[in-house]
Amino acid sequence: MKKILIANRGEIALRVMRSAREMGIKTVAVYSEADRNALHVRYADEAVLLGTAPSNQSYLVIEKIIDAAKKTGADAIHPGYGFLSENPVFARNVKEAGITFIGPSAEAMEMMGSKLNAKAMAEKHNIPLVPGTAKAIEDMAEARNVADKIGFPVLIKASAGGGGKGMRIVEERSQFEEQMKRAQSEALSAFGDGSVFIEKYVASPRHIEIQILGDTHGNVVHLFERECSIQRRHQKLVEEAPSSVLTPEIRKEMGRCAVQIAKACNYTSAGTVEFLLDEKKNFYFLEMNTRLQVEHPVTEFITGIDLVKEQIKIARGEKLSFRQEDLSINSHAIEIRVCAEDPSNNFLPDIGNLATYKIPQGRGVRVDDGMEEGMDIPIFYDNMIAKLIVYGKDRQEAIDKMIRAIDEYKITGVETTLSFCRFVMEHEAFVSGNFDTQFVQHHFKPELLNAYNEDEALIAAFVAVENVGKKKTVVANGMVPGTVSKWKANRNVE
Ligand code: MV4
Repeated sequence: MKKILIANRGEIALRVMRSAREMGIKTVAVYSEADRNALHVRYADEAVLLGTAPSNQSYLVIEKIIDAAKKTGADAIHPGYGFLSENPVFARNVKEAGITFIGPSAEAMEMMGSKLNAKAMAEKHNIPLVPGTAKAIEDMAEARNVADKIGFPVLIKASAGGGGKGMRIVEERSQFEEQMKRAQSEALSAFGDGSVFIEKYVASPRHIEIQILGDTHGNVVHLFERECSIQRRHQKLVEEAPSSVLTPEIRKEMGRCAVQIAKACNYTSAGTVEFLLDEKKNFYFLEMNTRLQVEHPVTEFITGIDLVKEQIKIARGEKLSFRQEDLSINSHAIEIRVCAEDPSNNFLPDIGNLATYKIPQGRGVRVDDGMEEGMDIPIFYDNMIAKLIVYGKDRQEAIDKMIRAIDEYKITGVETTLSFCRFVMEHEAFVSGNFDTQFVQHHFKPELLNAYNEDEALIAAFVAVENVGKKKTVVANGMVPGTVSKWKANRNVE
């Protein structure tokens, strides 16, 4: 493997290129017209323009990307996350073009893309599942019987959904039939597959996932867990490893289950097995993500393993160079996502120019970003500006370091999630480890958000004065505060 094309943009494109460069492999960037001056384009050895800014004219066009690889002589493609990363048609076409796909097989993606297939497979291997159906619901009366048996509230999920897409809570029996019909027709129009299933609704679960790596020789290991409970609208904002609630026994058992699921679909490359953990610390398999995830750096910090390099070595056909017993957890890592949005206004996405952009530095601090001062945040894609990852010898040291790093981070021109993440780091529930996926609903109110740094507040006040009138234009363009903008719905969000 001499040259890798990265079919992505922003921080993840850069992150993949850095590992390739360390391995002496050349890199090819692809880009849209909106990204002409982007860092990933400048960092790569070569770059190919795909098309206009919208993803469906650029980063999502399979033929254009494969053509770019052929034109530049790239012998492999890394898809990053989002965009085409979990698209089995892309993986298959890349392979058929004689190019190595750095990721799992199209077959493994297809298997896990259907949540029902994934559940059925897990059931066969005696992996714990949330009580409910592991088959598509065809008969309403039968479905109602299952719902009665597991008890309300129940959750209806679309088989082709995932990541919180196509989920519906049914609070009481009287709403069941109507909600089922809605869920089925929504799933059909959103995914082209109307299959739905039901599960008992676990009210306040923790969201814990296990990182796995599989090679093409049948070896699979897990790299422990990531705790991803702090999220809003199914997008994670804070991730950490290890989780403060897992005992060594539960960790070992979840790891064993994750490895078994990966083996059952002949999984190769990096993947993530998602679980829910209830108050009694029972865990249940939810779904498997067949890509490198946004939050992979926390695992890199605690294990010392470069996950992208491992993906590349696996794609070259190499055997994993370590066994399960060679792996251990060292230190504690926390990641926050720095997104352009306003935590004091329902996390409404914000757009604008990065007027000030200064990143934190120092021991144990890593910033993965793809933007620089003065850049406009493109409205077409993900609103994540950067990931800030820190590690410390223990959880408290990591928290202290994160607060220090957040205070060093200087961003003006757009609202960001930094203030919210600082709030999390200081919150008693987070510090004590006693939190779940309802953290935002249970503990967060905009009034609790003080400007996290006096300098920052001063700069922000200045910018606000300078920008009087400019924000109005945004509103006139259709961004009604408190609603989700159309702009956001079109973006590439993991
Ligand atoms: C659930 C659940 C509770 N009960 N399933 C969300 C993402 C997707 N991977 C599955 N998810 C969930 N599935 C059952 N049976 C809770 C979640 C969930 C969640 C739900 C509402 C609000 C935030 C959430 C965050 C993480 C997981």
